[in-house]
Amino acid sequence: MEYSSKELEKKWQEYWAQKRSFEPSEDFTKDKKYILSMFPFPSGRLHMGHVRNYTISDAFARYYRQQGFNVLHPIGFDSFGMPAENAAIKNGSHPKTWTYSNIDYMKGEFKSLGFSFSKERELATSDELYTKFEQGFIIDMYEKGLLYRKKGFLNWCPSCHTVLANEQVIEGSCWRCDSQVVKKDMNQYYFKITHYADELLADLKKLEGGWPKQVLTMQENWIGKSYGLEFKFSFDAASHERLSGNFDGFEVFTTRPDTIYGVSYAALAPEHEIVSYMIQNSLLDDNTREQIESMKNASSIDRQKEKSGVALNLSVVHPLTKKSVPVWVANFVLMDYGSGAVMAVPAHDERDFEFAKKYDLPINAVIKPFGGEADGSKAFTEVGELFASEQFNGLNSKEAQAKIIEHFEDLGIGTKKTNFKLKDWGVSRQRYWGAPIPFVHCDDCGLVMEKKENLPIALPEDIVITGEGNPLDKHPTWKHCKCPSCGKDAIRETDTMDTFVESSWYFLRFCASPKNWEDEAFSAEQIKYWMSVDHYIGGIEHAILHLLYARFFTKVFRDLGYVSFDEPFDRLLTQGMVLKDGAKMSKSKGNTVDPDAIIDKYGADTARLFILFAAPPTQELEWNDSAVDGAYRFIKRFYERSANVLKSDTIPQINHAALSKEEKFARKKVYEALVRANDVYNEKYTFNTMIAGVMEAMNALNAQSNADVWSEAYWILTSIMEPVIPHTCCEISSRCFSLNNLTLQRVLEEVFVEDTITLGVSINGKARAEIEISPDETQENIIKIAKESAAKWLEGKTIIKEIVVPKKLVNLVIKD
Ligand code: ANZ
Ligand code: ZN
Repeated sequence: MEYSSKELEKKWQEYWAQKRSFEPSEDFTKDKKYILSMFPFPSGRLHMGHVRNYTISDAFARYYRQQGFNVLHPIGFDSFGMPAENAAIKNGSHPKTWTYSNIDYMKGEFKSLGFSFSKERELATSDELYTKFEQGFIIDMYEKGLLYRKKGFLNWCPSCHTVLANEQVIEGSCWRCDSQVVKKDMNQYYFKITHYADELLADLKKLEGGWPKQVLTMQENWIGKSYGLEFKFSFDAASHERLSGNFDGFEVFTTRPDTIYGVSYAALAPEHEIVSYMIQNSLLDDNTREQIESMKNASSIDRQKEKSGVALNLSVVHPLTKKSVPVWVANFVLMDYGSGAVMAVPAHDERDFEFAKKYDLPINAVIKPFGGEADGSKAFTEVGELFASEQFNGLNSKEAQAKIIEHFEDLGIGTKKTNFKLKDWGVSRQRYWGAPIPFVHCDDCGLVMEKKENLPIALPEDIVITGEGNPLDKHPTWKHCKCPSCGKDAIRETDTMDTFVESSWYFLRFCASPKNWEDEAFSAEQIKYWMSVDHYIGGIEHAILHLLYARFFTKVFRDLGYVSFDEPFDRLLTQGMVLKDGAKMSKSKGNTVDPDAIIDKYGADTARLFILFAAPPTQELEWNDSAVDGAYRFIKRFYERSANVLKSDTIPQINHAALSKEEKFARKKVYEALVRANDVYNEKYTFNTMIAGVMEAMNALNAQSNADVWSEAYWILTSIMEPVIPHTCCEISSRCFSLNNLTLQRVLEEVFVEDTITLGVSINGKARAEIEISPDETQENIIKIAKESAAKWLEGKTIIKEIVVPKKLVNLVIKD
């Protein structure tokens, strides 16, 4: 029995493909499990992070198939996106060719790793069919008022002629060409995710227990709900006049109404409409104007670092004290939060404090520590006692918040307000390799949706990609079309969608029947049966964007009547990173290990075993060549020792009582491993302890030679290990058991009943001997046996005390 991973793995991969072993049944009376791993971007080759991700989901899928569940374990490719265009720029390939040849290669890798994915539901999001369905949903969303177009300030690279995502702006420069990024006021399409802000937050409760706490917290912070007061600062007469009566004031939002008496200035975002008005109407000198422009152009990260600002020579009136408050522009005030303007309280806010110090503005403390004084050298931001606050003096600052809001409401000068950090999702990109946004611009009708019967609006293939500008916009004919509404000449939208749109609903697309794959995005019946996803497995880096967008789409689809649940993913397992030499494996660090090379040298089962054995799935996994080698040797031994097994189609029956001590022990170890296996898939994900259990069982088996014990052990161990090393286990199982053992195994309690127990015998606390006794031996007999075992140390001594610690030891105290 020579172990040859290559031959054996290939054989089983062909067998599974031919048998369609991984296609779910359409018998919807069966219990189901939907096991999903986050689908990959087709970058060219799988990396170890992918291999880890899919090894985990594959083990789950295989385990549940063994348990008799109908399992959906699909895969696809998240195949739109910039890297395809960048490759095109770099080596002249067409994005489509590049993408689909990568997909082909990666499918081959999936196969060679033995992943049990359904073949009949495979998809790539750049498929025209996928685009067609997606564009249909976009139209639905527009009709529901959940998609809109508006002007906004975006990161713009003047040399690449495109909008950049915040992540693509590196210290103020374009990640690709290093030019200085500017802010450009341009039209962009947005999904109204804020419409669901409250529900997205509240429903995190439903995910408790199923999702990692950390992810729930990250989403909560990202949604960022806060309560406070919104009120209007009114301009004084002179300022009002200076603005030619166009503005009587501006709204501010504060979460700290308790600090209202400490306001020392008000600050506007550089993009605030009042500031824009002053610039346009030449109300500011050149120097001030330039400073404001440079604040606007700085990245949002830089704007949080070094505070800067400039006075506008305007004043507002304090709403309660009626004192005059100067108005500044400050870089740290963001236009897209609250109302883009703040009341500043340097004594109690760190940012305001820093700003006030820099520009020598007054610092008015109004809260002090209970029973003490504030030291004034920094902002006092804790809860304390109000002073210098008229009728609110002496109140606890937390309680004062509600009281002061009430006071504003009574006076009719402000309202209690809830704010969210979550912003609407800007989805348009000036890029070729994405799903076209299905709109048309008509001179007469304005923005018009395409008709659903005209979908898909597919990408033209004859394009020139240079990296400058949007190839769709430059294409000679593509954008010229007829208005779907009036039939006149019109211009197609050339923006394409953010690729996060595709990944927001792909898990629903897998719920289409392969029989109707072309006709429906998904089937209501299959959605009802398969959703929600039982186990979703993927990287923590998606904790916010993808996982939030997918939740948002689910709620939208529910409101469109397509699905009837609120949350898509019941359980989420976020796998840890794969490291080498202590650092995350990455091309730039040059510390990657190529999965193909590992498969070639050792086989897929070795890679899978190493990955699941070296660390629990949620923790970091440090690559270790000698542990990979160890995994290989274990599999080889496991395979070769199966020569000890007697062929059988049923589990051998064993008379436990008649076995030797070693045989009993081996059986016990095998069943212990089985018990551990059942723990893995519930919540513990402890593949490593399960595998360690199998290794211990192998050691115990080696100490005995009973063929029935070997056979029973392999009957069980190959079923436990099949989710981990499927090729090897199927091979053994088919040779020895005609594949009959790969189903749910029952735990036999009899093997755990101990027929003797071992006690230590010590004399004056010193260990001297060991005795084996029956678990229900009498105290008197235990002492008698103990004395016999330690006879030589007791000769001529007097025993003055006999102590029995049940199930542990006997201690005899003696005197010379
Ligand atoms: C006065 C004040 C006093 C504030 C104080 C804080 C402490 P969260 O909790 O994140 O919602 N703020 C409001 N709008 C802003 C904007 N567009 N850009 C930057 N900052 C803005 O924060 C709300 C607080 O952030 C608000 O409360 C406001 O400053 C500031 F001792 O008002 B506060
Ligand atoms: Zn028209």
